[in-house]
Amino acid sequence: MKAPIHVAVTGAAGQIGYSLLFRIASGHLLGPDQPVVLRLIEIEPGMKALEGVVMELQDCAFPLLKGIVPTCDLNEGFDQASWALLVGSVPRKAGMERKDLLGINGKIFTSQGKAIQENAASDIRTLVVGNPCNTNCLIAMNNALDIPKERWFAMTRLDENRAKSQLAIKAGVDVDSVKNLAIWGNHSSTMYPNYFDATIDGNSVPSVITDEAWFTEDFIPTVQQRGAAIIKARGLSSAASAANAAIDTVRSITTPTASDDCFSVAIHSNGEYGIEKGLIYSYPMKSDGQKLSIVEGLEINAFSSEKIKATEAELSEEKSMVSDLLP
Ligand code: NAX
Repeated sequence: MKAPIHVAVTGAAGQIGYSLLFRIASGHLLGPDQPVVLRLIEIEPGMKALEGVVMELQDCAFPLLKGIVPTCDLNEGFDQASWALLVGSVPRKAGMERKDLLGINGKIFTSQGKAIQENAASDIRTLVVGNPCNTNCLIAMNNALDIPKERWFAMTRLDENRAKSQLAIKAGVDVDSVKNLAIWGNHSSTMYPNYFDATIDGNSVPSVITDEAWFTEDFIPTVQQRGAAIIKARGLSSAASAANAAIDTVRSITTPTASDDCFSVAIHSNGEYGIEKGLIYSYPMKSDGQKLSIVEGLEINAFSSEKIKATEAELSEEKSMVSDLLP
């Protein structure tokens, strides 16, 4: 029997948490033979609901679940964690400016970054889901500079999964026929699903879907506005699909990527493809199971270049809005 891996999840009593925790405990995150301890972090008002979630986790009798630590203490929450999934954050309310939201959440991610650095296991890796996730990740990372920068991630996988499904539906193929679809940039309405490098059954997407107007008038806006469409239909933001994307992200980071594929996650940019160094920017990525690398040598056409720059500009602006939180 392997030693348990401690996984910390913030916002554990929230919507995404409710879909995510049960899949972690049943082995979907780290594998069917890997025991886990769940360290569930909430703020004080969420602790009562978290009690109920803990009861339900116990009632599943998951063989892999070796312990549950519900807490609102960050030091206890991140203690021994090898993975930190930062899901909790304050949602944008009516009348709130983006700058206000960045400031409120920024303070949360400052203290979480520090607590991760002080308490987590030496192999800690962190995935930020709570929005604005790229900039929240930037803040946490910069408040934990003893942890290597390549261990920080922000989630754009839900956007990738949405984009792949849209392409599969349009082409009338199974979704696993679609490969190499990467999201570039910010997890926001400026993110860019680069369909030029994607393939359907090994053929380039624009050679399979020849309706050019569909990409700009339908595909890109649908992917960019999908979150809003779900809120409109469901009255609540996407949760199960977001939890699924978090699982997919960790699996893709920790298992080798197929030679004909890549995946999307936002990472610390070292200036690749001319993007401002230091931003948390989503790129096409590959993993060898241990280390990640950005897919190199892609030809970026003028259309893609404009989109890639626009989402970079937004991230750069977000960074300047939180400069007081970056030591
Ligand atoms: P909920 O409001 O259902 O749950 C959030 C939970 O976080 C609450 O239980 C709250 O008490 C807790 N919380 C708030 N501040 C906290 C803190 N400082 N420490 C610990 N817990 C804290 O939101 P939910 O639907 O679960 O969404 C969570 C976050 O994911 C939101 O920021 C949301 O915008 C973001 N999303 C990100 C996505 C992505 O692709 N990156 C997609 C889905 C989702 O929109």
